[in-house]
Amino acid sequence: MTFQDKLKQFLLDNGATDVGFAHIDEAGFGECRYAVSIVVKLSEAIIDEINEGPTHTYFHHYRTVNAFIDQLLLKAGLFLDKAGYKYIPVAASQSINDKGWNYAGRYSHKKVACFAGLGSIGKNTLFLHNLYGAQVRLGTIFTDCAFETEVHVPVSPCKDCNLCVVACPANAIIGREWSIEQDDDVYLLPEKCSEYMKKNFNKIGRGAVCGICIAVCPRSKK
Ligand code: B12
Ligand code: SF4
Ligand code: SF4
Repeated sequence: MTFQDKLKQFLLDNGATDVGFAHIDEAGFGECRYAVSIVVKLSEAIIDEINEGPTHTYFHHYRTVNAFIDQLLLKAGLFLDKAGYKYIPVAASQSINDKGWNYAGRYSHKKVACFAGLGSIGKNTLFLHNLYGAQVRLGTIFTDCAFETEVHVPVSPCKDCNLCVVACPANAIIGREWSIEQDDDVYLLPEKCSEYMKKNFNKIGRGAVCGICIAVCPRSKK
């Protein structure tokens, strides 16, 4: 068993649903040019309860899964450290407002998960896992450990489906099919999404959750 296989098995044994590897130059993590993508599946029953908006249970699940992903990333980091490698985890859910724009994290988990071949992006701009659709949360850890990686070219599966576009109460989803050739901001209006959540769901999820575009996606159903 290679070190890479051992790390993957370690993460699966510790509760990750899926694990993938990518080689990403220019990510801004110094010598740490390799990334591990970690997928954790959400509870189908909890997502099924999301109808007109988030539930208290979904908000609790969101926070518990974020904390779990952060712990898994730390465990992966310590595993790498023990073997003599460096590591930098990307927080499960942390917005960094260093350019006066509060709608980005340190690095996109979705991008890493796509590069690792674990799925693609939908019109809702969410990562659609190969098996569980949008019903997953993600984590990423960068390292200088040189993994074996392959080049993956994600293709959006949406075609004529428009369910998330119609269901979004904030009209934040533009409705264009995601394509790797058009990697910019033409898919989602993040301010609309965020402002709607803050205004309408502040009492349930402190304005941080909604999840309708996860719940309606047929890719998230068995
Ligand atoms: C800031 C943030 C928000 C902001 C802004 C979102 C935005 N700009 O997209 C707000 C508050 C609006 C928000 C809302 C939500 N969020 Co949010 N959010 C984040 C956070 C912390 C950073 C995202 C970011 O950097 N955005 C900046 C843009 C430019 O990057 P991006 O959206 O990731 O990807 C774009 C490009 O990078 C590119 N791209 C993406 N993948 C790939 C792949 C390849 C190969 C290429 C070339 C390009 C490419 O295309 C995308 C569209 O332009 C991430 C955690 C993280 N670090 O990734 C979670 C995250 C994206 N959020 C998540 C979720 C679930 C939500 C909500 C459903 C809220 C909820 N939990 O109930 C909504 C969904 C809104 C929607 N339809 O996208 C999950 C998504 C899981 C999934 N299955 O995709 C994440 C990954 C958190 C996690 N740990 O799982 N979020
Ligand atoms: S989380 Fe809610 S408001 Fe934001 S894009 Fe999805 S459906 Fe629209
Ligand atoms: S609901 Fe339909 S259009 Fe939206 S992401 Fe899912 S498959 Fe794509």
